Amino acid sequence: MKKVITYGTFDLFHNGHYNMLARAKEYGDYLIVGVTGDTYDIGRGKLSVKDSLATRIENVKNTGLVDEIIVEEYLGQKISDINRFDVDTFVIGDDWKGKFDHIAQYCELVYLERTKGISSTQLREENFEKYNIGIITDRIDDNQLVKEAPLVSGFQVTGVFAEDRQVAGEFYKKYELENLYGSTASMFDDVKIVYIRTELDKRYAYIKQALDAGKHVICDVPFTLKADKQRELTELAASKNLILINNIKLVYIQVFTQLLWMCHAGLIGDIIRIECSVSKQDRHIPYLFNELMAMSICPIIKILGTDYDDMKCKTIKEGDTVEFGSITLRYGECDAIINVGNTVRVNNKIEIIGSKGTIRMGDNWWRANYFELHKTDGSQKQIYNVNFEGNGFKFLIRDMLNMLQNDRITTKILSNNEAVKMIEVLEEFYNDHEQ
Ligand code: C2G
Repeated sequence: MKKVITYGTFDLFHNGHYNMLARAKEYGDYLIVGVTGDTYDIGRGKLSVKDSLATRIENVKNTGLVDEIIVEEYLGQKISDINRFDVDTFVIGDDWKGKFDHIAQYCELVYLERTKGISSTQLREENFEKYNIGIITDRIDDNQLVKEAPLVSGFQVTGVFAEDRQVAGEFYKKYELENLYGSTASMFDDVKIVYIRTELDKRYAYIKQALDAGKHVICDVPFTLKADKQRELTELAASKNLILINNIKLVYIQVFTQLLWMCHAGLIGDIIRIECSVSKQDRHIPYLFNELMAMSICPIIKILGTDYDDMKCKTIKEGDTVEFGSITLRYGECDAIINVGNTVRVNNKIEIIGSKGTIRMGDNWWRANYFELHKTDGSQKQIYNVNFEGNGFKFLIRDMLNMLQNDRITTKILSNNEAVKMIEVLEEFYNDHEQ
């Protein structure tokens, strides 16, 4: 019996897919199809997949051409599959020509011509709503969103507004956007979503303006240093049935979800202490300190909850500037410490010490693709990782897409209550050190 194998995502199953399977089958008697798993697709940058794995498998099965279906879960799996199933021929579309030549060492390799004029990308573009995003900014040094939005199909950044016309002009040119808006009103006419990336003082007013105009909003964090204002904005968004998202990428990243699970399911025992530290890297942006503070409070709230018993703060100041800030939140027997260095250097890390193990995330933990688990039983350290390119903005956008499609305005990833609590902590920190 001659065995053939082929692979694919098979999203929005179409004729091109069918032809590929039909022709693959002609190369042998038994056809095995590897359908890509979601984690594998995310790792290779395919975030736009619409159909669930179950649907994609079902569609492949319904062709009646396939003898066995497997799930492709990791890079390099193809070789072990070829070995495991004793495959004679590997077939794939010629869009991959040259990329799989090394497979010829293991079995016969065939590239087949793709069916012209049809693709999943094209179907996604034709059949799903488009969401235009406008950016309100005051600096040009950021293209996170411009770069990552199109990775989630349906999203695109269409234009920019900045109070400083020169900044707007440079941003528009640099990122080759369609529109350079002369006012927020003209932007609001055009877009469904507004991303606010201005200095802190301006965020509150812009969020209000955008919500009043009926726009969904993503805004850098903190929105404000006053918890009652945060609450007010949240309520305004809810009353208008609009989404208001805190731009904290960490909570949308898969390894952070794994880490949370590990903490909450008791896999590292009782949590005794958490330390979350970060140093400011770019000295030229004064308001970055607040952002780092908010960003570091967030994982503590996610891990230990919003009900801490008390809070202590420490600061080192030079004139009016905070050079170093530290907050200790006590939750029963557990201390959670947040350290943020402005000019003072601290090592970037999250360390969670539990009675049965310690979790560590190192440099750049806010866009982490791995963490380490050291168990107290002396077993080998374990690394949990999920690779991805970029800084995780695409995962936030994907969650937003999910909300839009399901007519939801809140996310379970970071609740309004958690976001308000973050600002309460921050507000108390400032009250404390201003006295
Ligand atoms: N295909 C085709 N004609 C089209 C579209 C797709 O022949 N018009 C083929 C592709 O070349 C591929 C298969 O159908 O062989 C599945 O396509 P995709 O779902 O786009 O899968 P892809 O992302 O190319 O994944 O490990 C995964 C594989 O490497 C292929």
